[in-house]
Amino acid sequence: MMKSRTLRIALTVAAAAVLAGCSSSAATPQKVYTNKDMTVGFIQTGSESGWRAANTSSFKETAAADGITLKFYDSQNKIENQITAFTGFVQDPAVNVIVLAAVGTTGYDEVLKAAKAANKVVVIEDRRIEADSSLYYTYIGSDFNKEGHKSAAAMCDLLKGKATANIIELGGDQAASASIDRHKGFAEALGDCTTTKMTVLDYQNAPGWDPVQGKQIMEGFLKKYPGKIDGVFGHNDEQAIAGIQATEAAGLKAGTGGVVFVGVDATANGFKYLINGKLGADIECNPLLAPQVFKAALDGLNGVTGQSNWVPSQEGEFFAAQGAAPLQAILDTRKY
Ligand code: GYE
Repeated sequence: MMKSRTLRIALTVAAAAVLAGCSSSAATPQKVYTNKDMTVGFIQTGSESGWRAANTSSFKETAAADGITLKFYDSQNKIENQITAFTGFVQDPAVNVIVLAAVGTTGYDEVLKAAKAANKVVVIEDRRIEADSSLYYTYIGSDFNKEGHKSAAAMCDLLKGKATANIIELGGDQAASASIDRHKGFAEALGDCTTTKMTVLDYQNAPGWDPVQGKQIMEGFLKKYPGKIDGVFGHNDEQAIAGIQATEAAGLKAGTGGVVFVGVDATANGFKYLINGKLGADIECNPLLAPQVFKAALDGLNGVTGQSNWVPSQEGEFFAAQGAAPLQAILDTRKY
């Protein structure tokens, strides 16, 4: 695979050199970049969840394994920190690639334009942003809207047997495309459930995806809607688990025969709650994106064109109904 790709790039370069005119046979062949030529400025959102920790490890471990220089920046989930770091990487002559995991969806246009003017290859990873795709090389991340649809279908399945059901939605950070799109996808698919009329009773976002605030929000909903909550959709595992903990602390049952829960990410922590049956379904969101991102960045440095501006991740879903032992066997094979 590597050889044919390098060959193709070399052929492109050679053709360009030939076309560049036989005038000067001394034309310097265009550089073919390899991993060791890449210095990547990576702007991470923060460290808000198990998913995020796995995503960060994917970049640090893959860079170390592939001989890529990685300059890692933790934005503490603040957009202003991301803009400052982005500007720093644009001005850093050693950096030739910038990778952004965006806290928000807007406000990046100026730094993207500056990076383009400075010939930095920019790859957006994980979170979609609202910017013209000509301002970055490509985006690699999940279809969060589809995850919302999958969550509604899973909720419908867990609520089978109920004619009507009230649902609470525990959202992630309201600025994040992951939360915005999961919320939209869930709402779009609610009506697809033919066995239960599902209604979202209430919805609130936990700033910065903070599970402590998520638990407080759920405690508030349990007081506001006593005995009326049938299901909870958490925008990530931490929010779903916070909902489970608040529900049990209120003396209610979490899981089959009680309040049912759906989460997103399918991290090891999520699996733990699938295995104990308190989490009914967990929609996978793949954090191990570094190999794809670095490959795209290298293509960008080597002037490969025709790259699609979105490469959606491949993902599954898991259910408590699969049984503790089979789920444990799956968990034992997973990196996060
Ligand atoms: O679901 C959540 C993290 O952007 C897909 O961000 C990611 C989300 C993930 O905080 O756990």
